[in-house]
Amino acid sequence: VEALAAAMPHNPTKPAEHGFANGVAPQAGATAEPASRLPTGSTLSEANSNDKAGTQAPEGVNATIAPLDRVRVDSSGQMLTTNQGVAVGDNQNSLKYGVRGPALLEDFILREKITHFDHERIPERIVHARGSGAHGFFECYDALTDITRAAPFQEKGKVTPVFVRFSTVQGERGSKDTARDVRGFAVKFYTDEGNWDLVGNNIPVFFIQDAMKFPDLVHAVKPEAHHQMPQAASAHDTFWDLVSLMPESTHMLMWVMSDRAIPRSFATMQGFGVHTFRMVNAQGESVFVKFHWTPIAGTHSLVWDEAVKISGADPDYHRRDLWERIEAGAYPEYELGLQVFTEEQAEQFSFDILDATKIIPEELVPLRPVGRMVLNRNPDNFFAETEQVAFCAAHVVPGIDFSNDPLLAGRIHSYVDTQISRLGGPNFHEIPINAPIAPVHNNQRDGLHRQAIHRGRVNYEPNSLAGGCPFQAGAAQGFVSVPARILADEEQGKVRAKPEKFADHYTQARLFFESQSPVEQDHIANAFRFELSKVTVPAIRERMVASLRNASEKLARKVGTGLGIDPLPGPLPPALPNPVQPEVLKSPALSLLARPGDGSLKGRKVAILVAPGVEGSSIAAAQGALVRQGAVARLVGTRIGRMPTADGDVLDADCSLENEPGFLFDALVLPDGAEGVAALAQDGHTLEFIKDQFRHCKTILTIGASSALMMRAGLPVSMAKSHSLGTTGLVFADSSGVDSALQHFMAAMSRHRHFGREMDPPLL
Ligand code: HDD
Repeated sequence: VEALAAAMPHNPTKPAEHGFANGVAPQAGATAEPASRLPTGSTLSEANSNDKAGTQAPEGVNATIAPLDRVRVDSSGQMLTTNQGVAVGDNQNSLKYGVRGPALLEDFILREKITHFDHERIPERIVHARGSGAHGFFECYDALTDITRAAPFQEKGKVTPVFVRFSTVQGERGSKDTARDVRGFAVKFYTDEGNWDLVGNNIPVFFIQDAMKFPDLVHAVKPEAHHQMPQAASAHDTFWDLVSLMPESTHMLMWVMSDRAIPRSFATMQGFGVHTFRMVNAQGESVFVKFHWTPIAGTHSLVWDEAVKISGADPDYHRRDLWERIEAGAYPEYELGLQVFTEEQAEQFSFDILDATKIIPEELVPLRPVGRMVLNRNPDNFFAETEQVAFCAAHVVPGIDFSNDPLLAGRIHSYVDTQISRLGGPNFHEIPINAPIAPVHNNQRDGLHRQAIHRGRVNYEPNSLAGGCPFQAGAAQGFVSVPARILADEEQGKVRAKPEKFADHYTQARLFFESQSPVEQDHIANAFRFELSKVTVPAIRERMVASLRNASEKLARKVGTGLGIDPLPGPLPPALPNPVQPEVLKSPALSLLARPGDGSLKGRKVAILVAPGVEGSSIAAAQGALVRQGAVARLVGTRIGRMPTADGDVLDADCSLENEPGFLFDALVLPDGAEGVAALAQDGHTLEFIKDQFRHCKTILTIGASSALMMRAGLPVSMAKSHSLGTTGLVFADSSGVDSALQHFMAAMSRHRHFGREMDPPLL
């Protein structure tokens, strides 16, 4: 490479021209590009073995770092310049004729600065505008060459860099994170055979079966057209009007009204590819697959009252959580599982695998774990990376292919198309975060914002003047579509219609509801009640309840009662009165409780309330024990700053009852020390703090004198004390027994919430 660099003319002051590390100019017509620009050693060595996969990427290391380094800018120690590199002498004053005179048109420095500023915003995404991203890697457990030739799955331990963006769907770019909504879960794999985008959600089904309906769905759920309300909410007339007229959405509505739609963290939600895809091996044989991401930390959600309050106190709740987990080294991690099945199996299923409103129960096709993804690096710049990243359902690599799902077909068009207006032209693939690690060579030229400088006069194929380059890769290396058999009756010709099984809108909605725990069922009913109570037109509410009767009488009755609809309206006539008997009537895997996770406290936030005069030693013990488990234990004071303890020490509260209210924490420690407790009792925030922790079923450790706070907050302390330690999530200790109480407290925390305490309506 050095010899080539010396021989070829290139600009030594621009050592990293687009696509060529080291700034080496390509030889005209040459094909000497390496097959992969992944840094050597991207398949990590067995030296770092772990019990799961045999290999592990070094912490904080990620193969996209080097390629992106060529565009990273660090201004430390640098002089301020214009965009033309001209040094700026004065960045405070515009150029004027005399100090009190008019500003001059010739002030190119002012004009450049203001002009750039005027254009600093791009259109937000039409859906999924609000999002947060992270870099990471995917590591393959074992070679999957039997079913796919896709690059990330070719070798045990192979590591592929990824960029992931999580998002809400309805709200605008600056809207709250904890809205009741679907979460986007989009993964860009920078494979050594091109970029593969798995653009999924945290829910495995969708509202509609055909892309034809997508604009209507989005128009209906977005803020209403006349007054642009409500923001980041589906609880309004137009959404429920549409979905109550469209029973195919019933299954999805069950998921969206469940706690899945208010996750605790991006690190505690599942991800799904939703559609049926294909995997294709080197022999051209294909199987169907569904993609599932399962969080190692378990699936955990918020409760609705908590989500509403968080949206006021910290609208960036999920963004902050993701950022802080990664900064703290508590990297979010997910296991990739595949449901693999054949066309022959698919033909026997009671549902159609091309229908995005249906799942394949795991009891029917079990999950095969194939790798893990770790998010270990925060972006350097939100706009350059998270905002400009362009995911496209059309981006697949050899070894991955589409099914005929009509929803997917529309997506294959929509994503590339939308980037052209969002990112300002057809060259968005050259924006660094979107640029593949695999080399790009073709005859697509020009267009707005073109970065690459193509050499030579040949921009067509076939050619002889450039030795036929770039040349077609052929079937062995290139992307080849699966020559799939069309399952439809060919004699039908062109139709605008659906297969019959698509018309079964209720069987799987029922399956989902029946598979939930009683608490989850209650939450679903309460969410329907809340959302429909915001609908102003009674006929829409009634139509929705009429539709729910086809999915679950129990649910419809509960929702109807909550809305004062009595008697219930007759069930909506179903499109398919006698659907095929389902294989599975209950699927425990559909409950959030089925995936409690590794029980780790990593990244969990614990508040330790403090005031001048609390007992310092038990607080120090609690903080130390929690931090050792990877939890974030924060001292929340009646004010911030230093304060003396009863035992002659000094504590430094880093947040206050006012700026970090109780619902922002996963658990609570109440201190001992009569004077400090009295000070806490004087502050109304303390009681709100405790009430919220109690109401949201979180784990509370009460040490010594703080029992008085529990009493004052109106909590049923005597009831809780009579239970064995920890079963209600309420743990009591006197100062001498803090160590053992802490063990109970942390064990109770790992169970996340204690729904036995939940009441509707809440007593407190
Ligand atoms: Fe979509 C964005 C996921 C159906 C059209 N979609 C978008 C994002 C995610 C999804 C995660 C955000 C990507 C990012 O972070 O930049 N969308 C889905 C899933 C669907 C789905 C899982 C159903 C299975 N989407 C869907 C349909 C269409 C679109 C049927 C159109 C026919 N989606 C878009 C879009 C967006 C988008 C308009 C907006 C911004 C963007 O693409 O880049 O093209």
